[in-house]
Amino acid sequence: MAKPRLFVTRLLPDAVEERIRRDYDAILNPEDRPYTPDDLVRLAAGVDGILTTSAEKWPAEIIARLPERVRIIASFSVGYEHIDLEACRKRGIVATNTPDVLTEATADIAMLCLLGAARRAWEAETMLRQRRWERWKSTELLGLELSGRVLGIVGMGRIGLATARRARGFGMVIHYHNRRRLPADKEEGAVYHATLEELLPHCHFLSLNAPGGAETHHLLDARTIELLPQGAVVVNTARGTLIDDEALIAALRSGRLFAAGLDVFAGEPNIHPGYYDLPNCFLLPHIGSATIETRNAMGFRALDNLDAFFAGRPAPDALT
Ligand code: 8YV
Repeated sequence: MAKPRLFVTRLLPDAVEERIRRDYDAILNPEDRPYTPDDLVRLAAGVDGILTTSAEKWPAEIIARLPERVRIIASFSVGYEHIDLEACRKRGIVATNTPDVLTEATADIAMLCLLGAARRAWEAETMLRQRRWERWKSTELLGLELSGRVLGIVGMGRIGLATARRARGFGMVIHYHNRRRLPADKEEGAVYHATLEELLPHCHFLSLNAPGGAETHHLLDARTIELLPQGAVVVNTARGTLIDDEALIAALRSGRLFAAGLDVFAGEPNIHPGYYDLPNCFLLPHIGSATIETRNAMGFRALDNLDAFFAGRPAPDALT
């Protein structure tokens, strides 16, 4: 039987590409060239499925332009706000994501952002590397303690829960807001707040773990930042669109917030330039899932979905 034809939008880890080459007649992207929307439509001609990442956008107008033959879009990501699911449904296209496999790696990065921001890691390392470390000083590079402080988590899904578990190990007290309250046995002692507005005044530290998309757009803006305690720390490992950059940058500049630890940004990789000059920002280039194990597992999970679909079985992570 002929192998299904697959368009793979980005370069993927070796072990993943090996499996793709074995099981699919694939159009790969060995140079890892970023594609324009027109490229995506052109390269999808004659394929049965697409393996994409969240770096490519699949709004309704692009889905409508895809050839009839395309029946599945498997994303190498847990987030799926870059795919218009309604447009997929209308066209009978199955969309899938890769949940679970990146939970632990991303929660690790949430803690790195939290610690990096609280303990001024960027300032400290930069001082050292620039050979400006003169001598030990009792008042230099003082940060914030985590122990005994409240970490507020917005979005208590898999990654939120994994972040809470890690933070508890640092002695933090967990509060959270989620669309729905978790069952008591899943809360693991975290204090629930029915609204974001109720949660924020409790948070010395705030971790954003909610999905992207219209519902969460700019949930942290000038108004909600004002509800945080003076000197709070904001961490974002979810999506940049959750934050109004202008408002966050103003609050970091004025000292209203102590620091921020950010792994995701609106408009990546062209982030708001205001961040580059802020010493109280610990910045990472969207590496939440970037471990060898996790990136392989994400690729295999996306392929498990494609394999199941092309074998006539339901895709395990079908979103549509
Ligand atoms: C990926 C992510 O690096 O899974 C997600 O939603 O944000 C990251 O793990 C990225 O989306 C690649 O597709």
